[in-house]
Amino acid sequence: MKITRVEVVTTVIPQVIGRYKSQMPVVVVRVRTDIGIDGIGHTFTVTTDFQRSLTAMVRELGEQVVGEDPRRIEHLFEKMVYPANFVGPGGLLNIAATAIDIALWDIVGKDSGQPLWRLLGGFSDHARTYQSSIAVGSRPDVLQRQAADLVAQGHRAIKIRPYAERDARIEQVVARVRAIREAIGYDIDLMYDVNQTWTPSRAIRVGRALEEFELFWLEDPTAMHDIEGQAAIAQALDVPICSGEYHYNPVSLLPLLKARAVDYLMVDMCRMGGITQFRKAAALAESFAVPVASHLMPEVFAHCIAAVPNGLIAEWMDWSTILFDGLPILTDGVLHLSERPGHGLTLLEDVVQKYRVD
Ligand code: SMN
Ligand code: MG
Repeated sequence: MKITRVEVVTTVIPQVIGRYKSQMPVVVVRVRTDIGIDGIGHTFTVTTDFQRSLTAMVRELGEQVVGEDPRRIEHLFEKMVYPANFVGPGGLLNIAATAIDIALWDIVGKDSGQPLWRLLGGFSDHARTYQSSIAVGSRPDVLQRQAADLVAQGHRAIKIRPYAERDARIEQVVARVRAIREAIGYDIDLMYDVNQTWTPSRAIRVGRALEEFELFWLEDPTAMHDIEGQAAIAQALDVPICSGEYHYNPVSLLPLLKARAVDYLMVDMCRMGGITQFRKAAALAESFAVPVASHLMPEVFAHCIAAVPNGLIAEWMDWSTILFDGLPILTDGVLHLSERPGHGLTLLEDVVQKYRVD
């Protein structure tokens, strides 16, 4: 089998997260082969800055794989990223490679007649999920309503992101979490994402104040490179620490794991370079008995979490889901994956055309 063409389309999808409105570029690829199997993949960034650079990078990486056997994914991953090593590694390069990597895995799935969750290990055909579209900063009553709505939609775990709370008084942080717990009770899991904005000492103080609310995890409490600081937080608090989304290479997760700075490892598969690199990150975490959680793009990455023995939970973020038919089915906080080969997604061409920008 040979790759004959890589077609690239850029869409920009409007998003509303709490009070924030944004335009999210999602770059979609269709990798065509000489036996008539097409693989679909996609990747994204969170603002339109550098959207044209991302598209260009995906196109140029696509040129590297034309004429090749799509089943030799490790070979093609190296072929894509090695020539760009000087402008990488990591960054836009990995984010662009992700779209093609996903499409290649989709081809291998379709060629073998297997859904990705089984092809990648088959530990399970479903994955727990959590919804993470609540942006804290809103009033407690607004948060309560948003959280209750998510539960009514079938979610059993929710993550809040307190963008505006870097310097908020501890009582204010506690009041918001208390309000959410009052709305959803303790049967719904609650995660709290700090996005690296606290010092270790603040993380310990606030984390202690939040202990009574039984957070499922506290995420990225401090600067990503301060591994010692994060290990100190993990030692001091009973709440599990989740971290890892800012890393671009499986090997760079090793210091976090070795220092016991994470209880749960979050893998941003777009930053890692896709499914190929996720598998290595997950295996590394497994060797430390650390469960893995996925970051964003649940329509593909739920397969990865389901497939591995240490798959904990997939983040449900419906930023790119609008483009696809065949999404995993959510019931009672669990994403159920189908028997359709590959990732099982098909593009909704009319939606793609509606948001297409190139
Ligand atoms: C996050 C980071 C980047 C884009 C969207 C969301 C956040 C998360 O850290 O974990 O959801
Ligand atoms: Mg996060």
